[in-house]
Amino acid sequence: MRSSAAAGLQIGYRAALLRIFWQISGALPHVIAKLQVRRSIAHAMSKSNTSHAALQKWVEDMTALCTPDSVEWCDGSQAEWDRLTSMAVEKGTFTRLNPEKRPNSFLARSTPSDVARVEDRTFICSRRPDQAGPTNHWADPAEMRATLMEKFKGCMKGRTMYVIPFCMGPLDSPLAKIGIEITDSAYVVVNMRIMTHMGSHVLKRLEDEAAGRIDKKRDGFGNFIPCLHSVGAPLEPGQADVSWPCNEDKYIVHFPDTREIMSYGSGYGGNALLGKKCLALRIASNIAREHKWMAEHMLIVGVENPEGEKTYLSVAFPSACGKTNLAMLIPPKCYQDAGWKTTIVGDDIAWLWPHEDGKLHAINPETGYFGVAPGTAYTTNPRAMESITANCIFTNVGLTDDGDVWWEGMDGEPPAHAIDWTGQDWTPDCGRVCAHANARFTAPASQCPSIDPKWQDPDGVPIDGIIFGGRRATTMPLVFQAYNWSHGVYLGATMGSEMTAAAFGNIGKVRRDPMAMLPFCGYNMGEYFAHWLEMRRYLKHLPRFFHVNWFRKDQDGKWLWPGFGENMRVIEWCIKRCHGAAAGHETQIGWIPAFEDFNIEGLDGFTEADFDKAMAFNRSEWKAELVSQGEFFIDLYDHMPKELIFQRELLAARLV
Ligand code: OXD
Ligand code: MN
Repeated sequence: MRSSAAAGLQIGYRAALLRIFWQISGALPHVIAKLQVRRSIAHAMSKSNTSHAALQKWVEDMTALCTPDSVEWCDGSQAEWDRLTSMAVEKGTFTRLNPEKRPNSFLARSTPSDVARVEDRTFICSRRPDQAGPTNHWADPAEMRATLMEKFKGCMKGRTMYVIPFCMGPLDSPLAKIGIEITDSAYVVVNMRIMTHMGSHVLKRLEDEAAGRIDKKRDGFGNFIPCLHSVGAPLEPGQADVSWPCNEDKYIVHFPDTREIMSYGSGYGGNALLGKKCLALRIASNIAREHKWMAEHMLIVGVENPEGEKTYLSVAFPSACGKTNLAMLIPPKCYQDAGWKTTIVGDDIAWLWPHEDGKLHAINPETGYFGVAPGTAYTTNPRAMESITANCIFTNVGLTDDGDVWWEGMDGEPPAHAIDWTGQDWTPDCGRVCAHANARFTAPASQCPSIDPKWQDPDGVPIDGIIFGGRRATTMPLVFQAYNWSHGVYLGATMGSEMTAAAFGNIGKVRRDPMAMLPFCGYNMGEYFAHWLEMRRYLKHLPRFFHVNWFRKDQDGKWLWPGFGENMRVIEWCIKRCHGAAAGHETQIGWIPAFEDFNIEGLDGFTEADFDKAMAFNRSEWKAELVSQGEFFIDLYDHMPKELIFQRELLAARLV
C-alpha cells in the first residue's frame, strides 16, 4: 500500500512536473521572442543617441515589428563602408574587384528573380483610387498597411537592422528632404552612401532642426520621411544565409498622404534604394504639387558658350533614349576648339522651383549615378567610363579573370573567358550574355570629370530650357520648339517612344510616357499636367520648351541623324533660341531651325537634303499621331486639364 501510494504520489509529482514543463515549453518561443524584442529595443535605444523623439519612437516600433538581432545606426563614415563591404565579401554578396584595376570597388550578383524595378508590384496608396489615377496601381491604404504589417512582422529575424539617415538634395537647399531608411540589407547601406548625402551629419541636422537650433526653414523642416525596407528573408537560428536574400513576394508601397514608403521583398535598385524613385519622384511629386515646385525625372546639363555664358537645360527622355549620354555630352572637336564646354548637374532626377529671381531653378537631389552598364564604353560615353574607375558598386555585370568588370558593348574585344552575372563560366561563343541587360554601376557623381561646379549649390542652377524627346522612327523631326509654356506642357504630356520590346506587345506602337514620369508620378497624371500648367504663374522668366528625336529613320531603316556625338548641334540651336539669339521658323507643329540656322561645321557629308529629311513634316503621319495622342487622353479624361485638350484641338486645326 505504502509503496503503491508512494509510487502514486511519485507519478502525480512527475505528471505535475511534466505539465509545468509542457506549459513552459509551449510558452517558451513566445517568451524568447519577447526577450529578443526587448534586447533589440534595448540595443536600438542604447546605440541610437538620437534626441529626435519621433525618430526614436519609429525605430523602436520598427524594431519591435521586424525583430532584428541587432540595430545599427549608420554614420556614413569610411570605416563603416570598409566594415560593411568586407563583411559583404565574407558573406559572398560582394566580390572585391582587383584594387589595381578598380580600387575600392565591388561586384554584386543578384538572384535572377530580382534584377529590376517591379512596376506591377508598385503601389500608390492614396485615400481614393482616382487620386492615384489610371496610370498607377492603387491599393486601399488601411488594407495595404494591414497586409504589410503581417509581412514585416519578424521579417528581420537573424539579421541586422540598419538605420540610415539620408538627405536628398544639398542640406541647405530649401527643397532638401531628409529621409530615414530602415533596412536589413548592407548592400542598400553602401549604395545609399553613394547615392545620397548619408550619415551622422544628416541625423544631426534633423535633430538641430527639431530642437529649433536652425532657423533656415525648408518644407518638412524638423521632420523625416520614413522609408522602411526589408529583403523579406528572416533567418532561423542556425540557418545559413544566401548571397542575395530576397522574397518572391514583393511590395513597393507609397503612402502619399502620410509621406511614407514601405518596400518588401526586393534588394535591387529602385525597389530598395528608397531615396531615388520612391522618395525623390513618387513621394516628392506629391509634396511638390502641394508646395508649388516640381519633382521631375530629368537630367540637368550645363552648356557654356565661347563667350563664357552658361545655360542650363533640364531634359526628360523615356528609357533607352540616351539620357546619360546627353547628361555627359562631349561637344564635337570643332565646338571644343571654339570654346564650348559642357557640364553635368544630374543624370536622372531634377527638383525645380520658382526662385526669387523669377526663374525656374533646379537641384539634383542625388549624389551618385545608378547607371545602366551594358552599352557604356569609352567610344559611347567616356565621361561615364571615367566616373566608374574607383569607389563603385557593380551589380550583375561580368567578372573578368583579372578581377575587373565587363559587359556587352564595352570597348575592345570581349574577354576570352569571364564569370557571367549568374556566376557561371562565360565565353564569347557560349550563347548567353555576360552582363544582365539591366546591370548597373553605382558611382559617386563627384567622380564625373564634367561635374558642374554648382552641382551642390543649395540655390540650384537657373533653367533656361526644357527638352522632351522620345525614340520615334517616324513623324517627329530632329528638333522643334514649342510656341509657349502650355504648348510645351502638351509636348511633354504626349511624348513617348515606339515599343521595341516584345514584352510591351504592339511593336512599333507609341508608348506614351508623359515627361518620362509614367512609373514615377505619385498621383493622378491629369492633375500632374494641371500642376505643370499652373507652375507658369509663379515664374517671371519662362524657360523655352523643345522636343527632340535622335532616332528618326528613312524608308530603308537608316538613321537620319548621325548620332549622340553630334547632339551638341541641336543643343546649340536650343540654347540660342532660349536667349533669342537664333532664327526660328513657325510651322504647324512649332518653331524649327532652317538649314542656315543650324551649325553643321565639321559634320562631313551631312547635306541640306539630309537636314530636310531629318526635319521633314509629314501631314499623314501627324494625323495618325493626333489620333494616337487622343487615345491616350481618353484614358486620363476625367482629370485632363481643358488647356491640353484645347492644345490638341489647335494642333488638329493647324494640320488641315
Ligand atoms: C532608372 C529608370 O533606373 O529610369 O533611372 O528606370
Ligand atoms: Mn531614371
